[in-house]
Amino acid sequence: MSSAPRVSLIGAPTDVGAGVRGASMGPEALRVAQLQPALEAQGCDVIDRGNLSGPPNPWQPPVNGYRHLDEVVAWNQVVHEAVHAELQQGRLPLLLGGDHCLGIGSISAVARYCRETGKKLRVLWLDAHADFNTNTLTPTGNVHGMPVAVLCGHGPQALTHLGGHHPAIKPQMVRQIGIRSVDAGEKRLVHAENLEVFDMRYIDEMGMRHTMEMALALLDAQTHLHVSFDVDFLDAEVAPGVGTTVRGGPTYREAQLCMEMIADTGRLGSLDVVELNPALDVRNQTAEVAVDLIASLFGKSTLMRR
Ligand code: 6HN
Ligand code: MN
Ligand code: MN
Ligand code: MN
Repeated sequence: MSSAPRVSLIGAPTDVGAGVRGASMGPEALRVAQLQPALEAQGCDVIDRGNLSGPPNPWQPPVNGYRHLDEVVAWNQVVHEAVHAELQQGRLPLLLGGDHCLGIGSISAVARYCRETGKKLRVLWLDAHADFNTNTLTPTGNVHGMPVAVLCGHGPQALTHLGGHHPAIKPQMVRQIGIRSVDAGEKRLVHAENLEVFDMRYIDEMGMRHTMEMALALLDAQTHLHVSFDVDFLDAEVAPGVGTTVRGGPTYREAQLCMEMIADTGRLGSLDVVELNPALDVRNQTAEVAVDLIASLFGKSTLMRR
Protein backbone atom coordinates (compact mmCIF):
# COMPACT_ATOMS: atom_id res chain seq x y z
CA MET A 1 0.00 0.00 0.00
CA SER A 2 1.35 3.40 -0.94
CA SER A 3 0.58 5.31 2.25
CA ALA A 4 -0.32 3.97 5.69
CA PRO A 5 -4.08 3.51 5.79
CA ARG A 6 -6.01 5.43 8.41
CA VAL A 7 -8.43 2.85 9.78
CA SER A 8 -11.51 3.46 11.91
CA LEU A 9 -12.96 0.55 13.86
CA ILE A 10 -16.76 0.75 14.12
CA GLY A 11 -18.46 -1.83 16.34
CA ALA A 12 -22.03 -2.83 15.49
CA PRO A 13 -22.98 -5.29 18.24
CA THR A 14 -26.18 -6.84 16.95
CA ASP A 15 -27.58 -10.16 15.76
CA VAL A 16 -31.03 -8.91 14.68
CA GLY A 17 -30.53 -10.30 11.16
CA ALA A 18 -29.38 -13.76 12.23
CA GLY A 19 -31.16 -16.99 13.11
CA VAL A 20 -28.72 -17.89 15.89
CA ARG A 21 -27.90 -15.42 18.67
CA GLY A 22 -24.37 -14.33 19.57
CA ALA A 23 -22.88 -12.32 16.67
CA SER A 24 -23.68 -9.28 18.81
CA MET A 25 -20.56 -10.17 20.82
CA GLY A 26 -18.34 -10.11 17.72
CA PRO A 27 -16.87 -6.60 18.07
CA GLU A 28 -15.58 -7.23 21.59
CA ALA A 29 -14.10 -10.64 20.67
CA LEU A 30 -12.13 -9.00 17.82
CA ARG A 31 -10.83 -6.35 20.23
CA VAL A 32 -9.86 -9.06 22.76
CA ALA A 33 -8.02 -10.84 19.94
CA GLN A 34 -5.88 -7.67 19.57
CA LEU A 35 -7.23 -6.33 16.30
CA GLN A 36 -5.98 -2.79 16.88
CA PRO A 37 -2.33 -3.74 17.70
CA ALA A 38 -2.31 -6.18 14.75
CA LEU A 39 -3.27 -3.33 12.40
CA GLU A 40 -0.81 -0.94 14.03
CA ALA A 41 1.94 -3.53 13.45
CA GLN A 42 1.16 -3.18 9.74
CA GLY A 43 1.71 0.58 9.96
CA CYS A 44 -1.96 1.56 10.08
CA ASP A 45 -3.09 4.59 12.00
CA VAL A 46 -6.06 3.16 13.93
CA ILE A 47 -8.88 4.84 15.81
CA ASP A 48 -11.43 2.70 17.65
CA ARG A 49 -14.72 4.60 17.48
CA GLY A 50 -16.33 2.19 19.97
CA ASN A 51 -19.73 0.66 19.39
CA LEU A 52 -22.80 2.02 17.65
CA SER A 53 -26.11 1.55 19.41
CA GLY A 54 -29.41 0.30 18.15
CA PRO A 55 -32.48 -1.65 19.22
CA PRO A 56 -32.20 -4.93 21.13
CA ASN A 57 -33.01 -8.25 19.51
CA PRO A 58 -36.70 -8.95 20.18
CA TRP A 59 -36.31 -12.59 19.08
CA GLN A 60 -39.59 -12.84 17.19
CA PRO A 61 -40.62 -15.02 14.24
CA PRO A 62 -40.59 -13.54 10.70
CA VAL A 63 -43.42 -11.27 9.51
CA ASN A 64 -44.03 -11.15 5.72
CA GLY A 65 -40.80 -13.08 5.22
CA TYR A 66 -38.60 -10.78 7.31
CA ARG A 67 -37.49 -11.33 10.87
CA HIS A 68 -37.01 -8.10 12.86
CA LEU A 69 -37.30 -5.79 9.85
CA ASP A 70 -37.73 -2.60 11.92
CA GLU A 71 -34.66 -3.42 14.00
CA VAL A 72 -32.64 -4.34 10.90
CA VAL A 73 -33.55 -0.98 9.33
CA ALA A 74 -32.59 0.94 12.48
CA TRP A 75 -29.18 -0.74 12.76
CA ASN A 76 -28.43 -0.26 9.09
CA GLN A 77 -29.28 3.43 9.25
CA VAL A 78 -26.71 4.05 11.98
CA VAL A 79 -24.13 1.87 10.19
CA HIS A 80 -24.71 3.75 6.93
CA GLU A 81 -24.12 7.15 8.55
CA ALA A 82 -21.07 5.99 10.52
CA VAL A 83 -19.38 4.37 7.50
CA HIS A 84 -20.11 7.33 5.26
CA ALA A 85 -18.69 9.78 7.84
CA GLU A 86 -15.38 7.88 7.99
CA LEU A 87 -15.06 7.79 4.21
CA GLN A 88 -15.72 11.53 4.01
CA GLN A 89 -12.83 12.08 6.43
CA GLY A 90 -10.53 10.07 4.19
CA ARG A 91 -10.47 7.13 6.60
CA LEU A 92 -10.97 3.42 5.93
CA PRO A 93 -14.03 2.14 7.83
CA LEU A 94 -13.64 -1.33 9.31
CA LEU A 95 -17.09 -2.45 10.42
CA LEU A 96 -17.00 -4.99 13.24
CA GLY A 97 -20.24 -6.98 13.12
CA GLY A 98 -22.59 -8.07 14.06
CA ASP A 99 -24.43 -10.20 11.56
CA HIS A 100 -24.22 -9.80 7.79
CA CYS A 101 -27.45 -7.79 7.40
CA LEU A 102 -25.18 -4.85 8.30
CA GLY A 103 -23.56 -5.10 4.85
CA ILE A 104 -26.63 -3.23 3.59
CA GLY A 105 -25.82 -0.10 5.60
CA SER A 106 -22.10 -0.40 5.07
CA ILE A 107 -22.04 -1.01 1.33
CA SER A 108 -24.83 1.46 0.56
CA ALA A 109 -22.65 4.07 2.29
CA VAL A 110 -19.59 3.05 0.28
CA ALA A 111 -21.61 3.17 -2.95
CA ARG A 112 -22.90 6.64 -2.05
CA TYR A 113 -19.34 7.83 -1.38
CA CYS A 114 -18.19 6.39 -4.72
CA ARG A 115 -20.98 8.23 -6.56
CA GLU A 116 -20.05 11.46 -4.76
CA THR A 117 -16.36 11.13 -5.62
CA GLY A 118 -16.55 9.51 -9.07
CA LYS A 119 -14.88 6.29 -8.00
CA LYS A 120 -15.63 2.85 -9.38
CA LEU A 121 -16.86 0.34 -6.80
CA ARG A 122 -15.84 -3.31 -6.68
CA VAL A 123 -17.29 -5.46 -3.87
CA LEU A 124 -15.65 -8.75 -2.90
CA TRP A 125 -18.10 -10.89 -0.97
CA LEU A 126 -16.21 -13.61 0.94
CA ASP A 127 -18.83 -16.02 2.28
CA ALA A 128 -20.09 -19.59 2.35
CA HIS A 129 -23.46 -18.14 1.31
CA ALA A 130 -24.65 -15.95 -1.56
CA ASP A 131 -26.85 -13.83 0.75
CA PHE A 132 -29.15 -13.26 -2.24
CA ASN A 133 -32.54 -14.20 -0.77
CA THR A 134 -35.71 -12.13 -0.80
CA ASN A 135 -38.72 -12.34 1.51
CA THR A 136 -40.46 -14.69 -0.93
CA LEU A 137 -37.42 -16.89 -1.59
CA THR A 138 -35.97 -17.15 1.93
CA PRO A 139 -36.40 -20.40 3.87
CA THR A 140 -35.73 -18.60 7.18
CA GLY A 141 -36.77 -14.94 7.05
CA ASN A 142 -33.35 -13.99 8.42
CA VAL A 143 -32.21 -10.75 6.76
CA HIS A 144 -28.52 -11.73 6.97
CA GLY A 145 -29.37 -14.08 4.08
CA MET A 146 -30.55 -11.12 1.93
CA PRO A 147 -28.05 -8.21 1.92
CA VAL A 148 -26.65 -8.66 -1.62
CA ALA A 149 -30.16 -8.88 -3.08
CA VAL A 150 -31.23 -5.80 -1.11
CA LEU A 151 -28.20 -3.82 -2.31
CA CYS A 152 -29.08 -4.82 -5.89
CA GLY A 153 -32.61 -3.46 -5.37
CA HIS A 154 -34.59 -6.54 -4.29
CA GLY A 155 -36.15 -5.95 -0.90
CA PRO A 156 -38.24 -3.64 1.24
CA GLN A 157 -38.08 0.05 0.37
CA ALA A 158 -36.76 1.01 3.82
CA LEU A 159 -33.63 -1.01 3.05
CA THR A 160 -33.28 -0.68 -0.75
CA HIS A 161 -33.45 3.14 -0.59
CA LEU A 162 -31.23 3.54 2.49
CA GLY A 163 -28.50 5.57 0.79
CA GLY A 164 -30.96 7.68 -1.20
CA HIS A 165 -30.12 5.89 -4.43
CA HIS A 166 -31.90 2.83 -5.79
CA PRO A 167 -30.47 0.32 -6.36
CA ALA A 168 -27.36 1.00 -4.29
CA ILE A 169 -25.16 -1.17 -6.50
CA LYS A 170 -25.31 -3.24 -9.65
CA PRO A 171 -24.70 -7.00 -9.63
CA GLN A 172 -21.74 -6.45 -12.01
CA MET A 173 -19.87 -4.67 -9.20
CA VAL A 174 -19.86 -7.82 -7.05
CA ARG A 175 -17.58 -10.87 -7.02
CA GLN A 176 -18.51 -13.66 -4.60
CA ILE A 177 -15.84 -16.07 -3.38
CA GLY A 178 -16.07 -19.29 -1.36
CA ILE A 179 -19.79 -19.91 -1.92
CA ARG A 180 -21.02 -23.41 -1.07
CA SER A 181 -24.54 -23.03 0.33
CA VAL A 182 -27.24 -21.44 -1.80
CA ASP A 183 -30.99 -22.01 -1.34
CA ALA A 184 -33.06 -23.22 -4.32
CA GLY A 185 -34.98 -20.00 -5.04
CA GLU A 186 -31.92 -17.93 -4.23
CA LYS A 187 -29.97 -19.86 -6.86
CA ARG A 188 -32.50 -18.91 -9.54
CA LEU A 189 -32.15 -15.22 -8.67
CA VAL A 190 -28.33 -15.48 -8.67
CA HIS A 191 -28.52 -16.78 -12.25
CA ALA A 192 -31.22 -14.32 -13.35
CA GLU A 193 -29.14 -11.38 -12.10
CA ASN A 194 -25.88 -12.77 -13.53
CA LEU A 195 -24.08 -12.51 -10.22
CA GLU A 196 -20.41 -13.47 -10.63
CA VAL A 197 -19.78 -16.33 -8.21
CA PHE A 198 -16.47 -18.13 -7.67
CA ASP A 199 -17.85 -21.05 -5.71
CA MET A 200 -15.88 -23.77 -3.92
CA ARG A 201 -16.06 -25.99 -6.99
CA TYR A 202 -14.31 -23.25 -8.95
CA ILE A 203 -11.67 -22.78 -6.24
CA ASP A 204 -11.12 -26.57 -6.05
CA GLU A 205 -10.58 -26.84 -9.79
CA MET A 206 -8.73 -23.61 -10.52
CA GLY A 207 -7.02 -22.83 -7.22
CA MET A 208 -7.25 -19.73 -5.04
CA ARG A 209 -4.55 -17.87 -7.00
CA HIS A 210 -6.41 -18.02 -10.31
CA THR A 211 -9.71 -17.32 -8.55
CA MET A 212 -8.38 -14.11 -7.05
CA GLU A 213 -6.75 -13.05 -10.30
CA MET A 214 -10.19 -13.28 -11.90
CA ALA A 215 -12.02 -11.60 -9.02
CA LEU A 216 -9.50 -8.74 -8.93
CA ALA A 217 -9.23 -8.27 -12.70
CA LEU A 218 -9.73 -4.80 -14.21
CA LEU A 219 -9.12 -2.78 -11.04
CA ASP A 220 -7.57 0.61 -11.69
CA ALA A 221 -6.47 3.71 -9.79
CA GLN A 222 -10.09 4.90 -9.62
CA THR A 223 -11.39 1.69 -8.05
CA HIS A 224 -12.61 1.60 -4.47
CA LEU A 225 -12.41 -2.01 -3.29
CA HIS A 226 -14.82 -3.05 -0.55
CA VAL A 227 -14.35 -6.42 1.14
CA SER A 228 -17.28 -7.96 2.97
CA PHE A 229 -15.73 -10.78 4.99
CA ASP A 230 -18.26 -13.20 6.47
CA VAL A 231 -16.19 -15.36 8.81
CA ASP A 232 -18.18 -18.46 7.74
CA PHE A 233 -16.26 -18.13 4.42
CA LEU A 234 -13.55 -20.13 6.23
CA ASP A 235 -13.65 -23.87 6.65
CA ALA A 236 -15.48 -24.74 9.88
CA GLU A 237 -12.40 -26.55 11.21
CA VAL A 238 -10.47 -23.27 11.17
CA ALA A 239 -13.41 -21.11 12.18
CA PRO A 240 -15.96 -22.86 14.40
CA GLY A 241 -17.21 -19.62 15.97
CA VAL A 242 -19.94 -18.76 13.46
CA GLY A 243 -23.70 -19.32 13.50
CA THR A 244 -24.07 -20.92 10.08
CA THR A 245 -21.08 -23.22 9.50
CA VAL A 246 -20.77 -25.00 6.16
CA ARG A 247 -18.05 -27.58 5.75
CA GLY A 248 -15.66 -27.53 2.84
CA GLY A 249 -14.49 -23.92 2.92
CA PRO A 250 -11.06 -22.41 2.21
CA THR A 251 -8.21 -23.62 4.40
CA TYR A 252 -6.15 -21.25 6.51
CA ARG A 253 -3.52 -21.05 3.76
CA GLU A 254 -6.02 -20.48 0.96
CA ALA A 255 -7.65 -17.72 2.99
CA GLN A 256 -4.25 -16.13 3.66
CA LEU A 257 -3.49 -16.10 -0.07
CA CYS A 258 -6.87 -14.55 -0.79
CA MET A 259 -6.20 -11.74 1.70
CA GLU A 260 -2.60 -11.21 0.53
CA MET A 261 -3.67 -10.86 -3.09
CA ILE A 262 -6.28 -8.28 -2.09
CA ALA A 263 -3.58 -6.38 -0.12
CA ASP A 264 -1.29 -6.43 -3.17
CA THR A 265 -3.83 -4.43 -5.21
CA GLY A 266 -3.45 -1.44 -2.87
CA ARG A 267 -7.09 -0.60 -3.53
CA LEU A 268 -8.77 -1.71 -0.30
CA GLY A 269 -11.01 1.16 0.78
CA SER A 270 -13.44 -0.34 3.29
CA LEU A 271 -14.10 -3.62 5.09
CA ASP A 272 -16.81 -5.53 6.96
CA VAL A 273 -15.93 -8.40 9.30
CA VAL A 274 -19.20 -10.09 10.20
CA GLU A 275 -20.88 -13.21 11.59
CA LEU A 276 -18.20 -13.97 14.19
CA ASN A 277 -20.14 -15.65 17.02
CA PRO A 278 -18.14 -15.83 20.27
CA ALA A 279 -20.93 -17.85 21.95
CA LEU A 280 -20.03 -20.73 19.63
CA ASP A 281 -16.25 -20.22 19.62
CA VAL A 282 -13.59 -22.13 21.54
CA ARG A 283 -11.12 -19.93 23.46
CA ASN A 284 -11.66 -17.08 20.99
CA GLN A 285 -9.75 -18.98 18.29
CA THR A 286 -12.04 -17.88 15.45
CA ALA A 287 -11.56 -14.23 16.43
CA GLU A 288 -7.79 -14.81 16.46
CA VAL A 289 -7.87 -16.38 12.98
CA ALA A 290 -9.99 -13.47 11.74
CA VAL A 291 -7.48 -10.96 13.16
CA ASP A 292 -4.60 -12.84 11.45
CA LEU A 293 -6.43 -12.67 8.13
CA ILE A 294 -7.34 -9.01 8.56
CA ALA A 295 -3.63 -8.26 9.20
CA SER A 296 -2.83 -9.98 5.90
CA LEU A 297 -5.43 -7.84 4.19
CA PHE A 298 -3.37 -4.84 5.34
CA GLY A 299 -0.09 -6.23 4.07
CA LYS A 300 1.22 -8.73 6.62
CA SER A 301 2.75 -11.30 4.34
CA THR A 302 5.73 -13.53 3.69
CA LEU A 303 9.42 -12.88 4.28
CA MET A 304 9.74 -12.31 0.56
CA ARG A 305 7.99 -8.96 0.77
CA ARG A 306 9.41 -5.72 2.18
N1 6HN B 1 -24.94 -15.35 6.49
N2 6HN B 1 -29.24 -18.94 3.08
C1 6HN B 1 -29.55 -19.04 4.49
C2 6HN B 1 -30.69 -18.10 4.81
O1 6HN B 1 -31.22 -18.17 5.92
O2 6HN B 1 -31.06 -17.28 3.98
C3 6HN B 1 -28.33 -18.76 5.34
C4 6HN B 1 -27.86 -17.33 5.29
C5 6HN B 1 -26.60 -17.09 6.07
C6 6HN B 1 -26.27 -15.65 6.03
O3 6HN B 1 -24.23 -16.24 6.98
O4 6HN B 1 -24.53 -14.14 6.42
MN1 MN C 1 -22.99 -13.67 4.82
MN1 MN D 1 -22.36 -16.78 5.46
MN1 MN E 1 -37.16 2.71 -6.27
